[in-house]
Amino acid sequence: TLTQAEKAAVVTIWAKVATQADAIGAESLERLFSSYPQTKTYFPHFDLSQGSSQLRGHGSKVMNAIGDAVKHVDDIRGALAKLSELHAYILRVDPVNFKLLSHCILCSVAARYPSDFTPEVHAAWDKFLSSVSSVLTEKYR
Ligand code: ZNH
Repeated sequence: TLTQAEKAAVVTIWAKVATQADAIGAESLERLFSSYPQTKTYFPHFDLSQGSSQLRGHGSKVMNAIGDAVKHVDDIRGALAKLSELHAYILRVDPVNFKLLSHCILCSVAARYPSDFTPEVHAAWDKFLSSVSSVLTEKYR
């Protein structure tokens, strides 16, 4: 669980990220697919070329879910319950991929807001994304 200071840091950086959430979501997916091409196998039905409308649409959905988690930082499990079932029972995304996507989201945020991305914000944002990933992978069996 995040400390009060970490929650405050997450809320602060999110206030910036939220203004460009769609672009950051799309960039995170572009980074994911180019650095870790094996992740593309989950999206055989998508046009994954840079800037495609499916990529942008999906990036937007992912960032919206992260925004929900920020708003319900004390109940991430409740906020993402439906999504957790979707990933575990229907999509069956290998949990290792959540670390890869989290890393790409972290890089996209850092690249866009370098001066806000202090070591404290980095650590808090990383821990927050880990919590989101844990929730989304906890129903696997
Ligand atoms: Zn996921 C889907 C979120 C991770 C894969 N996703 C999805 C959605 C969302 C999300 C919101 C939509 C849903 C509906 O529509 O209802 N994810 C998310 C998040 C995360 C994730 C937040 C983290 C952080 N995923 C992930 C990964 C992967 C994935 C890692 C792999 C690689 N997803 C996916 C898929 C899908 C999804 C495949 C489906 C798509 C379509 O549309 O088809």
